[in-house]
Amino acid sequence: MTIKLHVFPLSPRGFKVLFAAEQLGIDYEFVFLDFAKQAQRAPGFTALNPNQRMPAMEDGDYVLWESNAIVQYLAALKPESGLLPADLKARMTAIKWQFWESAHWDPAAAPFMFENVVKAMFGIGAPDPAELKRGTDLMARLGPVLDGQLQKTRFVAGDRLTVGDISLGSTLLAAEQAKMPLQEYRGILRWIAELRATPGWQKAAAKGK
Ligand SMILES: N[C@@H](CCC(=O)N[C@@H](CS)C(=O)NCC(=O)O)C(=O)O
Repeated sequence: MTIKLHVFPLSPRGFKVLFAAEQLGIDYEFVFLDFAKQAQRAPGFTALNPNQRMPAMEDGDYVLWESNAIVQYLAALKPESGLLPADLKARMTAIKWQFWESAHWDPAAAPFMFENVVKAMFGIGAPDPAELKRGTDLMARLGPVLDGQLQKTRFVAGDRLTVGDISLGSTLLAAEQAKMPLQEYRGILRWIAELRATPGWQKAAAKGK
């Protein structure tokens, strides 16, 4: 049975699972979840994810939501990829960055995406300076942490691409349009350029066009 991924592909959290699936070469069905039609609130989708948020995954009768859990699930289907390393310490280092993304980095990146990209996309008002200031303050604290790692290693968990890079990199899908203050972070800029050049990123980005 083909895995179904329910995604609004212009959202970093949706893009994340497409990037993982494409990078892994997983055969999947892309189900476009149309935010413009509030498809996340439809009864059929609510039955899959009671949070009424995407992404969600179906693998036969098995349903999974939370983007980072989906990324791990997909990576576990292809252990030979190394995206979810077999070695316990290497695996936990990659997963640590996914937790950090979910708990810290995503809340810092989200205000820029919402205020500068989503509001324009759906015509729902002007950017709120207080929200952008909140994002700027959060990112000033977190940017050096991510950049510090990427000044030392090619990818977040070392010299190989892992689920940590998939999760963190996807938050920067539209970093320029979102006006995220990343210009000083040479490590982050070098790394995101490399991620954007991967076949998985390119194919996932094509889904948003
Ligand atoms: N922690 C969740 C967050 C999912 C989430 O917030 N998705 C947003 C889009 S980026 C959504 O579906 N929003 C729809 C809504 O709030 O109505 C994950 O990573 O999967």
